[in-house]
Amino acid sequence: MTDAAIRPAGTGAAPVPAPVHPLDPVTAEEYRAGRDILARAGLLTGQVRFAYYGLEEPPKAEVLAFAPAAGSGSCGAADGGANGAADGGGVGGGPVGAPPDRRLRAFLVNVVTGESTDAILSLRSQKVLSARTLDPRRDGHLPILDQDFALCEEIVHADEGWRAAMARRGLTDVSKIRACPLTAGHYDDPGEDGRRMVRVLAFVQNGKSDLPWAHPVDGVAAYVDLIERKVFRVIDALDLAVPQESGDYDDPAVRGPLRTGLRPIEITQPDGPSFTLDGQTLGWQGWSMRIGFDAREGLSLHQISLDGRPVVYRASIPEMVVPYGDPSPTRHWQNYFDTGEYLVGKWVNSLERGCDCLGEIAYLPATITDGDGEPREVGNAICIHEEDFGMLWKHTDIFTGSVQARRQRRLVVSFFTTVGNYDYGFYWYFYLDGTIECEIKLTGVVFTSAYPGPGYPYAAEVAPGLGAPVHQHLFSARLDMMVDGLANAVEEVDIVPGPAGPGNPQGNALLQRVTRLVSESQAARDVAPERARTWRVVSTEKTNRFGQATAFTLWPEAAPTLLASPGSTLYDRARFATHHLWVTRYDPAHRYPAGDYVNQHPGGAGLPQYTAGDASLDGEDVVLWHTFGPAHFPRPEDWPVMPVSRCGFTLKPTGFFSRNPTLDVPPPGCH
Ligand SMILES: [Cu+2]
Repeated sequence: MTDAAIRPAGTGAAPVPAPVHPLDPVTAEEYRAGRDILARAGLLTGQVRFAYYGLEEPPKAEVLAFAPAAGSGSCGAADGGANGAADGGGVGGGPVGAPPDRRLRAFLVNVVTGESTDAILSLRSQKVLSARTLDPRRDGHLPILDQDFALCEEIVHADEGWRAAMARRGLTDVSKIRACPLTAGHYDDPGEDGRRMVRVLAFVQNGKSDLPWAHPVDGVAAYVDLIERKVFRVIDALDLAVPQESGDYDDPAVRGPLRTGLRPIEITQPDGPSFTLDGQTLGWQGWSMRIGFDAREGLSLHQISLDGRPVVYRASIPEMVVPYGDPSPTRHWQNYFDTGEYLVGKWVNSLERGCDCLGEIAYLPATITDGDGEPREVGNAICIHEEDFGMLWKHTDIFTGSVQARRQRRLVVSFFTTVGNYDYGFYWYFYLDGTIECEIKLTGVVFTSAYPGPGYPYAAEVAPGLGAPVHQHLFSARLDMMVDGLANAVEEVDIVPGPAGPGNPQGNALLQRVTRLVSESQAARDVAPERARTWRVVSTEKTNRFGQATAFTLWPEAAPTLLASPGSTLYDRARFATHHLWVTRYDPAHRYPAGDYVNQHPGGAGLPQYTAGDASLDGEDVVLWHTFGPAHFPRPEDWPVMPVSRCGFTLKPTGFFSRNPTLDVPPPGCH
């Protein structure tokens, strides 16, 4: 990314230069120009803060008209002969149409009046195109602001009722108490209607390096109005001792001496990596894609193609929710939508070579903005590298004596974010055999409580008197598919026993049962590991040499969907997580599975609304929404910092090629 000259804010009205590609990340100059446009429209008067600021991507048709999907085929071997689809031509080439308008979206919160506005502006026409004022009772609220963290601590520290609750526990030095602003959810409790609020739990920090999560002050919660800047309710329900054991994993007295015997592992690529990175365009072994980054979603991948053939138009993880399962009176409301309420991209880590990432690394920065809409570049935000991944294929033939083996590799595109106590790594892998994998790495510190005593079913004891409540992590992947073009359909594929009878006398018959999911209501589906259930996205236009539709198959993991009770407000707010699969017909407005405004939303937004029209899906431009992630009953080994736990899914070519596409991979040592 180049540093363009930045105009002083508030001057001039000439449009800033647009980036080369309509999906390129917003530049610092564009963010500032957009802020000027909002200011001129009177939307930044008074104490207005940006809760979100990012690119309003052009609709797919406009992007494809300007810059058709799929790569130029400049990287990797061209598809050859029997490997390829019989007629699976790509759509390549450079810009062909007029560039779409460059638009930005800003979520604005007036922190004095509480008024919340969703504004879209055009950098080309220098105008605000729309500015919608939210009705908090119907729409919920905009995400948590950066300033809310410090503000909440100030507010609770100054509140007499909260101080009294702390004093009853012998905690009179409030400077040692950390306040954690937790999103409130939506409950019909008196006094909460329409308020922009958070619920605050407290943790003791005995000195700068002391890990506060080790010392929860459980049994007390402060409900804070962020606009009135006051505590409006203190729940002081349970008398539970504050756990005392240190969780400071940096402290040698806690950690113990460092182990020895680990000799260096060096990753070397003497001729450099095999990928190419040109601006935001990444190419490797036939793969081509564009890299995007957004303060809300984090990493997004665009126009993913293989051997010049489109596969996925856009892939991202646009929501996740972490519902906690402890019904305690001061924590029953704990369920965080880390993406829609806190914005996972905003908390992106700056990665360190040799520490976070090994080998020949290419980094891309991410430009995000603060509460004033002022851009800030985070260096080393997106990590791109190549990894050896063990065996690709191998065979020793008993008849021919042929002994062959090939090494698998993958291209890795990733970022890490820290949202409160947890850290999440979002990894996308691209393999030599056409497989795409998404893996989330979950680490950091589990959320803690006071452990009430033996037999307590809703938490694990992870240190003396310290509990870690059971919870789920439910991610939603949005996979805007484009398998060999826009005309796609989705099929559910089960492996089932064949019917007993004359054709199956010994009962060994197995067969594939394929069900075309022809409408949105039919396509809300769940995993069935006992049937090896997968979902495949087929082209309704292209076929392989067997005359079968070219396809990519989604391989899910087996984990439960949302376990909260139907009828609960969480169930309504996280409806996307009640199924493993949803399929929608592409609509540029359908981007977030729990809706555009998640914070304190009453429920029913997102996928339930998107699918209410029950659009037909056969031969259409389809989007898969896949829910995945673990149910986590913490282990003692997860404390005080949790070894990485993984979850994810895989997309595999299925008849996309007409045979193993990696026969041309050279044997080891023969590159
Ligand atoms: Cu967890």
